[in-house]
Amino acid sequence: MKLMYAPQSPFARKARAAAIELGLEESIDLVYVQVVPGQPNIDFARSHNPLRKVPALVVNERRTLFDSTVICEFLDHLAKGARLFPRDPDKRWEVLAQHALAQGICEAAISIRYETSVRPEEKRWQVWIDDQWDKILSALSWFEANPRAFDSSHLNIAHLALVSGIGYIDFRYGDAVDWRATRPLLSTWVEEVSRKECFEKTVPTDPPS
Ligand SMILES: N[C@@H](CCC(=O)N[C@@H](CS)C(=O)NCC(=O)O)C(=O)O
Repeated sequence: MKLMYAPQSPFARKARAAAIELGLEESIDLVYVQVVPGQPNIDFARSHNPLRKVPALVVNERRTLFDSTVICEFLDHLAKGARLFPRDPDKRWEVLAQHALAQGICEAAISIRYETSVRPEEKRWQVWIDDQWDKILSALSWFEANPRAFDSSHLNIAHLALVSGIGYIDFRYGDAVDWRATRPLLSTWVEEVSRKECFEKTVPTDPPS
């Protein structure tokens, strides 16, 4: 299989971390794809994902899967464990809702990045950027207030998205946003869990220039 990815993408990181956590890393080759809004990568759109977004997983000549959540569920299925996506209905809905929250953090962080680095400066909308930050901080506060969401001994899909989203914020914005000071439980958990192989091997980096 081939994973079309970009090294800075939190969504691609989620899929890569899932592959490592599930013991499938060796079956997947990583292929870098440049994806920038406003600069359509037509080859990638034609052959892999019409939306021109990474990650996309080429399973075989007939099947390419996207987006990150679908890829993770597919990998979970291949690993035959229901490890990332719990089977028990109660637990499943809980984890899926937590995942939606963490995925929203990734989406808002990427939106801010596009607004501040891709959109022409004179067209930037600060109120909208502030609103995205507010959503991110509000979602992080939810996790801080609900530590049960991350006290589990094994990783689920919500954890992968949460660490990927926070890792992206640290990578792009570093100390500019001090969310940790008022969220000690989440902060400690992220620090500890980031030492796991699946996260250490997928720390975001700049794409090749
Ligand atoms: N919902 C998608 C989001 C994927 C996504 O937005 N990826 C970004 C990179 S971080 C991308 O490919 N952006 C290119 C574009 O929007 O044109 C997923 O979970 O895979």
